[in-house]
Amino acid sequence: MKKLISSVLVLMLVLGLVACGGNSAGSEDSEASAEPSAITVGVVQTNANESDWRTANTKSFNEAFSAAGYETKMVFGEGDHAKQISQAQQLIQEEVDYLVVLGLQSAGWEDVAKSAQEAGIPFIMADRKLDLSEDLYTAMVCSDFEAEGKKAVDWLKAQAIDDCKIVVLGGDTGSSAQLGRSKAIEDGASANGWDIVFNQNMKGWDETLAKQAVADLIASGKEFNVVYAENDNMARGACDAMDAAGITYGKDGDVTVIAFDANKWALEKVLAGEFNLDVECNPLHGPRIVKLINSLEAGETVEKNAYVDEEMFDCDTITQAIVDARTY
Ligand code: GYE
Repeated sequence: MKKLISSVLVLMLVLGLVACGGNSAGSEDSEASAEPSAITVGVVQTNANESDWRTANTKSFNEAFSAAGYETKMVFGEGDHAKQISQAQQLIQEEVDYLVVLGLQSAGWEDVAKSAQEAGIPFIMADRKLDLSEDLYTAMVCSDFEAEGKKAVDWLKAQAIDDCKIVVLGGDTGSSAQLGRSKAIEDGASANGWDIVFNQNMKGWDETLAKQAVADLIASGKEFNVVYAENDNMARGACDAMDAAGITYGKDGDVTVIAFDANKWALEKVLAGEFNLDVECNPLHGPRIVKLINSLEAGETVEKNAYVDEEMFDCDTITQAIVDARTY
């Protein structure tokens, strides 16, 4: 009898241990099955409706971050640099996991970068390089805007246009995109003896402001034979002004039109011979930033400065197939 009671006690003890072990396994399973908390990415974007490029860029972030399971906190500076700075500091206060900044201005980001560093939040530049020393940011995924401009200058030189009189329609003053593209044409003009007859930056890269500026220039009687527009929207605005004044442009026209961004609709204009050249500036940074964050999450070393590979499209060589294959 005693043996039976002791073996029952042993069996109960063993079952109890198994149950505990099972529970701990269960609790391990429950821990294992617990959804990891979503990564929160703060994005300091320039303006919501700045350009077709910006629209594609914002869409790229939202789609890629959603697919990656990130929580996105996107804010828009709407042309106000000081607002972007305070928005960035607010996102740091909210302890986002990553801070992605697309600066309206290149300068003035040191304090934000230091705050992010003190908070242990990786600071990532996207689109536009900011004036920060390498110790103040984690990584950069940007375009080389001066290189884009140099591509256009080399192309223009090869056209061998007599007596180049250039209208420069710049983007937002102080953005790295405007600074780089403007530097390239200004250096190119002085190196090649070209005459820049108009050189103004349009607030917000605005198409309507560009159209009005060219219309006023035409009305003033100023002659020009090249339009160097720092994005597609401003190039379209310039063409609208030339249409209204009966000035021909493009492949068979009196004025050569150079644009930047290479939106699909703009490449249709290159194909139609309305734009002579369009230099690509690829806005699809979403997947690039996800790849970067995933590498950082995995503890991998990432490239500090990644420039996006970009091409350019000439009205003499572009094809419908090239246009059809474009994704933005
Ligand atoms: O060229 C313009 C956009 O930062 C490269 O900003 C970007 C520029 C782009 O509004 O269309």
